[in-house]
Amino acid sequence: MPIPKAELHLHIEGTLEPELAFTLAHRNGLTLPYTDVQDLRRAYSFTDLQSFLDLYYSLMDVLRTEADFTDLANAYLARAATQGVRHAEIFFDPQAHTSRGLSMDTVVNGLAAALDTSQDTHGISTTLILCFLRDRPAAEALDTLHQARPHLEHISAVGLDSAEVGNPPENFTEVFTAARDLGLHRVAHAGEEGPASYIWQALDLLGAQRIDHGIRCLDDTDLVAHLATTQIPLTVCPLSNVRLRAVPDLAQHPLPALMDAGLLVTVNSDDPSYFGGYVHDNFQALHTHLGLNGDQLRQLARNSFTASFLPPRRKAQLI
Ligand code: ES4
Ligand code: ZN
Repeated sequence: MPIPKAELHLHIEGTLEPELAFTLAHRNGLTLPYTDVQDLRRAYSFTDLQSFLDLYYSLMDVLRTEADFTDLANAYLARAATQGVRHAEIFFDPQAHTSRGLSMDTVVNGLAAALDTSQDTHGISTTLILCFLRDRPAAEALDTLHQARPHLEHISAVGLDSAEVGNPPENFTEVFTAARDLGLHRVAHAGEEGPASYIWQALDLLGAQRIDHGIRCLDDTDLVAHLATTQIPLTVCPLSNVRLRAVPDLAQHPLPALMDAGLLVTVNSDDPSYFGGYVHDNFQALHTHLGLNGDQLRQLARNSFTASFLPPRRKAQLI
């Protein structure tokens, strides 16, 4: 049985498996530009973050109804249970749906219907993290936060994702301040493809309490020292980094260097349908390709609960 763990970096839209994409396309009367599941899987070959995002945003057009979002989340949670996941803080990208005419209510009500039964059905506690798309205007992010206000019971944090380079965190200072004023936690993708300076901006300007990816912190020794002192967690996604060519191969992944530097490192799956594995598959890959031993893998699993937004008493039960 896989070791118990929390998943802290998981885009629900990135769990859309090809089989479900075809099912939803059929149900919604849509025709995908792929002949079958195998043909679609052949398109899962990426050269960088943008080449992945192009497919990710186009395939999610099959998500149209509340039931579609419920089915997507239920499929993920069933899969996560087999991977040892006990708690999941799940990213969603509302602007990727509202920009195609869906309402915030359709998206959140659909996801929440699955999340609300997850503890009883799968033994997984859940919460949502609303991500702003950094390649769209900051004013749209503010409007998105406003639309989410009736749903804050299901949302514990805001995040920042999509195309990183050229879209620095500083552009989103106002909306992150507004989110903080609403009592929301803050995280941000930074230092995946972008420079270490974007990690500093996420910390200093957005008040980020975790950094998603963050692997490029190793380019800046002062930043590594700061992350070690503050124990601001990194949500690292090894299989993602290899598939998007942020790292040449698993054997050269910087995760051991990050651990050796004393950082609070966690292991996560990012977009598991697209990147070749769910969260425990990432743990196994670290064992197979980087030689991490049982103690190290258990430390990473403990870190995932420590780095979560769970209340201290619940963390203590899970660690
Ligand atoms: C993402 Cl891997 C990654 N990076 C940035 N934004 C994203 N959205 C979905 N997956
Ligand atoms: Zn991500």
